Amino acid sequence: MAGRRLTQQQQGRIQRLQDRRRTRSDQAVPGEEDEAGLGPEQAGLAITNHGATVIVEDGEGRLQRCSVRQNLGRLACGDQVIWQASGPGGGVVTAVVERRSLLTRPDFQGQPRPVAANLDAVAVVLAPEPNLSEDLIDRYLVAIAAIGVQGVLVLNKRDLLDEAALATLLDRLEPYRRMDYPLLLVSSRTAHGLEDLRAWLRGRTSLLAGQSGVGKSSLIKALLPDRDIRIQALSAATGHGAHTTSASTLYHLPGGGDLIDTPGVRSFELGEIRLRDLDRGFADIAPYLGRCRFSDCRHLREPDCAVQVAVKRGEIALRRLDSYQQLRAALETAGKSG
Ligand SMILES: Nc1nc2c(ncn2[C@@H]2O[C@H](COP(=O)(O)OP(=O)(O)OP(=O)(O)O)[C@@H](O)[C@H]2O)c(=O)[nH]1
Ligand SMILES: [Mg+2]
Ligand SMILES: [Zn+2]
Repeated sequence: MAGRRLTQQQQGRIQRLQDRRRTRSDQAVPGEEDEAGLGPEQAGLAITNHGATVIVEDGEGRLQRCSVRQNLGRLACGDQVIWQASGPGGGVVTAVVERRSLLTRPDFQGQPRPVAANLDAVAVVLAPEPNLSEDLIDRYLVAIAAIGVQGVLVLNKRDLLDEAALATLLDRLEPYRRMDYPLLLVSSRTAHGLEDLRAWLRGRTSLLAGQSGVGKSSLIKALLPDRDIRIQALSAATGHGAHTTSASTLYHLPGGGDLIDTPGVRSFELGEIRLRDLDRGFADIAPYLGRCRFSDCRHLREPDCAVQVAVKRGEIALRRLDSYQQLRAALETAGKSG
């Protein structure tokens, strides 16, 4: 890919995949006759997914409009794929390389739908407007811990905050800073803090998550002054509006690394998250669990509750414990206590 080399590991995975497919076609699998007329297998990167059509970046950095073999299910932005040309500027995705991480979001039926694959990090973008929601941050951090990637908090629209308002917000974010999540103060409007953000994003594949209107797309524009207009043109051709982001899209950062823009969410459903993920997302509470007098302690009003003691000592923020209790109750109700 342009400005982007497949790692040896990725090349190995693609090679194994191609070998496997070749063995299969040697055995003349029925129903694969329709592959006649397709070009040779090539590696590509899924840039964005508009339902039936996936935009794949080929080895030369060109964008190819591809359909997807039905047995592959839905692709995610950031998927490494094998595709075969079927005509100029387009083709068919015939295989997906094993994902090293996958973020999902429930669809309208509550089924997990892939959003982004092969992430190293998720940046939770916050802003004074729309006002930040700690509940939402907590849910994001659980989802981030569940897929095993790094998390960073990015407070955008710094230009809207005077010193007093900033101090209030920093106070609210203190529990996360104590859990060692980096916090970057930025403004896509004034470019404040963008160098630090660039440095943090360099060399990884990161996804920008956060409520609608916090400025995710604005940050991407600020980080990529020469934002790929081909992608805009392709998105426009699919009939989606330009302002609110409607499909996750991957951009290459000039300094190396990739950045995925996602549509904002109002309420972030828990999707595939289970009870064991909860403790990982609550690194401030987890060390105290299992230290209570009763092994089935609910950490409410039980005597000798290590969690409540930690709250009294100021080691756990009460709001975080409330949030933990709420999420746990929600997961138990949904029967996800696995
Ligand atoms: N004052 C100020 N406004 C900003 C800043 N960044 C973005 N905005 C404004 O915030 C609004 C929303 O910005 P977007 O970038 O579209 O937000 P988004 O997070 O991509 O929203 P969705 O795509 O709906 O999820 C726009 O009106 C931007 O001009 C900033 O740093 N300062
Ligand atoms: Mg957007
Ligand atoms: Zn307890």
